[in-house]
Amino acid sequence: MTKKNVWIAGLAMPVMIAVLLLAGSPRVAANDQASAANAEVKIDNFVFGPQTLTVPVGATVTWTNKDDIPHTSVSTDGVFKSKVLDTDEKFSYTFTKAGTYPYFCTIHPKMTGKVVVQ
Ligand SMILES: [Cu+2]
Repeated sequence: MTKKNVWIAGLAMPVMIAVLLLAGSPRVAANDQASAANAEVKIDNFVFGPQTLTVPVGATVTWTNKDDIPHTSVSTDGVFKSKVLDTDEKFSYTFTKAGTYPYFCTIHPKMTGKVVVQ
């Protein structure tokens, strides 16, 4: 490591700690390890994983297509609708109301999942 890098690391550390403390405190206050403000669904091998995802109200869920085949994530009740996702493309939706949100892939309707917002 050069002297300059050491200096930058020394400066960055307190800043990072401060950022972590600021960002982390609301989640610690919520004290709910089962749910996070943001959650991910991976689409892999024609499966939404996890198939049932439970999140708190206000959470943003991001679907990522890990298949080399296009998929979609479309709410059965018309609440959200992704475009066709190619490999590694993402779709995000923020759930502002509690409820159960079933969804499926319009290209492969047997692919289903659901998001439970509570
Ligand atoms: Cu599909």
